[in-house]
Formats: sequence, C-alpha cells, structure tokens
Amino acid sequence: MGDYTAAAVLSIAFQQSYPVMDGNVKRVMARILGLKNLTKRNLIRIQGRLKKLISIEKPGDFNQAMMELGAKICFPKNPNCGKCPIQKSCYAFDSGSPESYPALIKKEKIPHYEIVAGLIWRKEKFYIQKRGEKGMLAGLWEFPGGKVENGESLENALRREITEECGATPIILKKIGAIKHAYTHFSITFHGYHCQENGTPIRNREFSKWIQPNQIDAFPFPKANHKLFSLLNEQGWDV
Ligand code: DGT
Repeated sequence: MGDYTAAAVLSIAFQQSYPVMDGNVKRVMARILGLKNLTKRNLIRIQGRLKKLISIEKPGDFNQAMMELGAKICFPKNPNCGKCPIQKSCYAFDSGSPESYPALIKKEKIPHYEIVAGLIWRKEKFYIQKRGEKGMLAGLWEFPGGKVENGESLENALRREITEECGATPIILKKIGAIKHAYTHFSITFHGYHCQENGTPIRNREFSKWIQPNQIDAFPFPKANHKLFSLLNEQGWDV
C-alpha cells in the first residue's frame, strides 16, 4: 500500500492523524506556503506543516477537505481564488500570481517520426541488415526502411528508402501493422510491410543476411521490432 492510500485509510476509516499528500494537496500547500518547487526538502516541509494543521478529532474530514480544495478550487491553471475559504492565508494568492506555485515543470517535447520498414521475402527467407557500430541502436539488426518525409505516403517512403539502401525497388505485398515505441529522445510509429523483390535482386551488403522466421532469436533487434514480431506471431508470418 502506498503512503497516500495508507494515510487516506488511516485518517478516514480509523480517525488517525496522518495527512494525505496527493497531487492536489501538494499544490494547495505549495501555494499556501509559497513554494516554487516540490523538491524533497519542500515536500518534507509540507508534510510537517500538514501534521501541525490536521484536525485531531476529524483527520479524515481534514484530508478530504484538502483534496477537494485542490480538485475543485485550487486548480493548476486559473485557480478560483475568489471561492477559496483560505485565501487570506495563501502566499500564492498574495503574490498575485497563484499559478506560479508550484512552477510547472516544462515537459521537453520529443519529436515523433513515422517509420516504414519492409520484410523483403525471397522464397521462405527475408532480408535483414546490421546497423552501424555507432549511433542509435548500434550493432542491432533491422529491416531496410527509414523516416517518412513530409507529405510523402507511407508506401512511397518505403519504396524510396529500400531503393536507397538496397539498390532495388521492392513490390509491396501487404501491411503487417503499425506499432508505437518511445525512445528517450524521440518516439516512432513503426509501419511494417511484407515485400518481395521486383525482378532486380536487392543488393547484399557486408552486414546483411537472409533468414527464416525461426532464426530471429539469433539476431539482436531493436525493441520496436520485437513488437512487430509479436504481431507476426499472432497473424502468421506467411504473406
Ligand atoms: P538517420 O537517418 O541518420 O536518422 O539514421 P537512422 O538509421 O537512425 O534513421 P532512419 O531514418 O533509418 O530511421 C529509422 C528509425 O527507426 C531509427 O531511429 C531506428 C528505428 N528502427 C527501429 N527498428 C527499425 C528497423 O527495423 N528498420 C529501420 N530502418 N529503422 C528501425
């Protein structure tokens, strides 16, 4: 049981003076005390203050009131200070800029890419290639493909990428599916396709192989590819 649930149960069901510290209560207290950042130290200060404030007779009511104050009046944006019963004891209200307490943590926006990649079949085998030893997903095996450019259709992007990488344009047979994956610095939607050679054999490179589905475990692939393998295991690998 987490601290939050434990405090809620102890105070509401057993009338014990444990202050609840959910997100709403932390915000309300940060505003009352004028705390800009919810650092560990400030959270300890908040807890200390709540322990002093909490009603001995009705700790459950106190906790519920604090949580509701946060949920119904002391909103993260546009708090309804006019309706707040403790407006007079609030540092943030006094400051004229209640929203600045606590300061909102700006989430860094990470880019999202649409990625297309193809399993190019030659009889019962498909083509894989090894990524370079430097950079993202270094040394892992992958299917030829890459990022879709602005305004480009998925299938055109797939034909373009494979032609660039393998020196031959494939025939696109069927879409396997799309899966989402988040890396630390960007996220992708990965569209996988069954493809086949179009007369011209695709160019083998130093680090490329033709393998069967039952060999995939022998080659390390990026996480996104494992999600694609799960799809293929469900729907069957054959086209
Ligand atoms: P770049 O173009 O310098 O950004 O180089 P890459 O290879 O990192 O990027 P690109 O354009 O090939 O984009 C593919 C992204 O998708 C890359 O971040 C790796 C990831 N990925 C995961 N699995 C696969 C796969 O099977 N094939 C391909 N081509 N990319 C995959």
